[in-house]
Amino acid sequence: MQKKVVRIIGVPIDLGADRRGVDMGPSAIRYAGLNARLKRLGWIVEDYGNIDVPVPETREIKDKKLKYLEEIVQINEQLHLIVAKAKKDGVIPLILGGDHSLGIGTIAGLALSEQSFGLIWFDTHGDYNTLDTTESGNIHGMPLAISNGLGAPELTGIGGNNKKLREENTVIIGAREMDPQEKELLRRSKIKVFTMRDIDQMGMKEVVSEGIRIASQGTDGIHISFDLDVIDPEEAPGVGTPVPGGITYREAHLAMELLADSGYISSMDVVEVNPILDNHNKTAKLAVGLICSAFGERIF
Ligand code: EXY
Ligand code: MN
Ligand code: MN
Ligand code: MN
Repeated sequence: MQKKVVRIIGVPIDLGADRRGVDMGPSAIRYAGLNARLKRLGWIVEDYGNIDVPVPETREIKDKKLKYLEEIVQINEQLHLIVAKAKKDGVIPLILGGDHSLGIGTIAGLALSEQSFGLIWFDTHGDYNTLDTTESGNIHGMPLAISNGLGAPELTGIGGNNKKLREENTVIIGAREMDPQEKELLRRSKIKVFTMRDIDQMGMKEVVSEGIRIASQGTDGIHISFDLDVIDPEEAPGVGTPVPGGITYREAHLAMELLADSGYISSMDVVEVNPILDNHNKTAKLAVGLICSAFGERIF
């Protein structure tokens, strides 16, 4: 960790997930005590508050294939400038979602900074659909492809019309559900995918160590994009797209602790906490615990 200053940025968006209530994620995570716990770890906590998110008057989708495209472009345009400013100010941006379409703005903002970054994407899903391959039209299934310059120009053009990712430094961990065409696209890329089967066979320690090696090679730091649906829904029920057979509570903490030990974490997204699908804010509380493990909290 370069600096002991973390800037929390809330992005209450659920448009990428077709408005299923994940816009309340930032409040649920703050309500679970994030700021106080980070301060207790010795961090200087700057809370930016939440980005203004337009609420579309209707759900009806115009002829466009991608749902709420204009609103999501507008939100990620704002977010990328706020993230770029955080990097320029030399603080650690910690972005609270909100659905995973916010990953477009975060990565576009990181790409504006002169510091290079590797990426570890903890997720059930590949989030690698494009305008041509998406079956749902939900933009939270596309942020990794968009960040790699694939897809709707309105989205790939945020922060400049170029690829924002270094494929050879990009890793997905926890994949267990992908659409056929996004799987094909990912296979053709240099992005390293560790599926749940890889975790079963290799163990989380081995997978994360390999992920850190890949993401840190020739980069100035690692961006973690953590989608809470990567965790087994028994442990994290409050997510919009739950899939059985996820990583355990302890595997998730071990991953964050190993990343903290590496000293490479330079930014983090925590997304898809959906309090209306949760019970007693369990998923948000887990998110806070994982963030604290990533930010240096130690058991002993
Ligand atoms: N692949 C499916 C789609 O594109 O709609 C499901 C995507 C879920 C995406 C969530 C954020 O991880
Ligand atoms: Mn995701
Ligand atoms: Mn997911
Ligand atoms: Mn998700």
